[in-house]
Amino acid sequence: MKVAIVGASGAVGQELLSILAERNFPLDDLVLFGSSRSAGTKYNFRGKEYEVKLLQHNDDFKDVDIALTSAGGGTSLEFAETITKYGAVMIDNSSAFRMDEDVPLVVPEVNAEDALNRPRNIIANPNCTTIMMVVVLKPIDQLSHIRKVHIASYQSASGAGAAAMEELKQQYKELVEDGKVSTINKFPHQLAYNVIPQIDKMTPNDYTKEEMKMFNETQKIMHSDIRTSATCVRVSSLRSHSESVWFETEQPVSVEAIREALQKAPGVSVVDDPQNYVYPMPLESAGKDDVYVGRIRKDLADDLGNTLWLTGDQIRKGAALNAVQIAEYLVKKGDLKK
Ligand code: 11C
Repeated sequence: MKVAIVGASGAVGQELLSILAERNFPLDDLVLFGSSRSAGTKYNFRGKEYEVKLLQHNDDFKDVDIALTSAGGGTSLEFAETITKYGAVMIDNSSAFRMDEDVPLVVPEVNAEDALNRPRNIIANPNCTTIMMVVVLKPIDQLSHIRKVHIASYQSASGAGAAAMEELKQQYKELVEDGKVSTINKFPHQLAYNVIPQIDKMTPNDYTKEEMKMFNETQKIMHSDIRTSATCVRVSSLRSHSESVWFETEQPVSVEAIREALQKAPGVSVVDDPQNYVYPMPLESAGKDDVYVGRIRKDLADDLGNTLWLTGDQIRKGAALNAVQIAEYLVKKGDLKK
């Protein structure tokens, strides 16, 4: 089994390396790819050094079984054919192919079997905020169909990549040392001491692309007519996204039934004792695998509604871990190189 990581030096690429090692993924050989900026960089994996190769249009993917790609949508679009030409499965973290009809969009806890039907040998990894929400909504949808969801997200700097995390640290340093921020490159405004109610570009309906991803990707992953209306907000946490979620089911569902379903759900941990100040927070979910849920309660404005709060590590379950779980599912099913 030969695995390739494309975008090995990025935040997600680095997390992919850690997760493959931690989970003892059954690979015999590993090959790392990157841009001219990262080519030549060496990384250690299970005690062996691997040098990042320049991603090029050649036969480098001939022996590759699984390619985990996280180098941006432009690179994925440009290199998909080169990567899959000899039968490698491309598990792509970008948004380039997510809504293509012949590309499955997979969260293993929700729709793992979709990964087996991949006419182009590409499987898309969903948007991080969407992944964490559907892991939690799926067990509730099994109690009663969820018709609509309102969500406000609190997304950390990590969603904008490793350089953005460094920029947030730099902004706080500048505030302490100079009393003002002079480094603003990765965010449209100063993030330190601030929140920014825009993630990704605006679309013509005045929702952002991130918010429309939540609408469209949730329907595709859950095979549902569920409607998601989101306001996605960048906050100054460093790593791990949070979401306030209000959802309406077809039939009334009790808080107790929801709690029980979530306690049994794969990939979910319930942390819910607010009277004692116990609820999930991004500082605690950072670096962990599960999506953490708390503040489960009735929606005071909707008789068929309930509401909850969740946090999850955007680089892990929101990206790298989800991709590795898809790869593990393919290995389990023996459904790899075509
Ligand atoms: C963010 N959710 O927090 C974005 C990053 O669709 O893969 C991931 C964008 C995506 O900025």
